[in-house]
Amino acid sequence: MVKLRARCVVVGDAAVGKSTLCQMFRSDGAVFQKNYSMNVGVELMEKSVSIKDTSDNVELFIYDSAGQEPFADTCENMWSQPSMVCVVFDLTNETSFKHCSRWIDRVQKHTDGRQTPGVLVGNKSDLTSRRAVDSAEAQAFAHSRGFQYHETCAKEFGQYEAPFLSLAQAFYSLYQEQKNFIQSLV
Ligand SMILES: Nc1nc2c(ncn2[C@@H]2O[C@H](COP(=O)(O)OP(=O)(O)OP(=O)(O)O)[C@@H](O)[C@H]2O)c(=O)[nH]1
Ligand SMILES: *[C@@H]1O[C@H](CO)[C@@H](O)[C@H](O)[C@H]1NC(C)=O
Ligand SMILES: [Mg+2]
Repeated sequence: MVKLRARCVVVGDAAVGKSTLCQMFRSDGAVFQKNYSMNVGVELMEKSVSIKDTSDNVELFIYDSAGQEPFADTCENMWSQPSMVCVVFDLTNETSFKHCSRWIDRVQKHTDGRQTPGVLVGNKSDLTSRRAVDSAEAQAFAHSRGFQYHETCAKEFGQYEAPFLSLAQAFYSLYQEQKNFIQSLV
């Protein structure tokens, strides 16, 4: 049994639902924050994910960051060597989608040019009538950056898990590749 530790930085514009998503995941759906409380710093949480068909685990250290300046700037100091990135935008707000590219670049500056697994998350998929960002467009952008794309509704049971599970899986796959590479040298 192997236990891996991964640092996952969660970024995106203010009020897109980052903290809601993180807290739903951490609490297994018990905590849906109805009122908006803005982050002014990083909130760190930890949760272990078991990898399907193995006895291995990935322990995710989730850095829920502030989207609002100047707090976002302060948060950046705590992203040393992130293993993964989760970028969140609001499906009802096109500006928040346009800014995702900048958020990804900002995180990538801290990874020494390593390719970092990531997910792009469009939240509030329950507000369909106000949707402003096309799924196909978001999907295409995600793939152009080598990211997986998820649409979630932090409100609905089950959906908030998918992005984190896919990050854990991606991290585990990287580990497997490295292990195989090292074994091929022996
Ligand atoms: N309808 C709906 N509302 C949501 C959903 N996810 C989050 N919200 C609401 O969006 C608001 C803002 O969510 P937060 O998670 O605090 O936003 P944040 O991205 O952490 O913002 P900062 O910390 O300032 O960067 C809250 O009022 C939530 O209740 C969702 O899936 N559907
Ligand atoms: C959309 O998001 C931007 C920043 O991401 C914000 O300034 C703007 O107020 C938002 N618009 C709406 C309608 O929520
Ligand atoms: Mg927050």
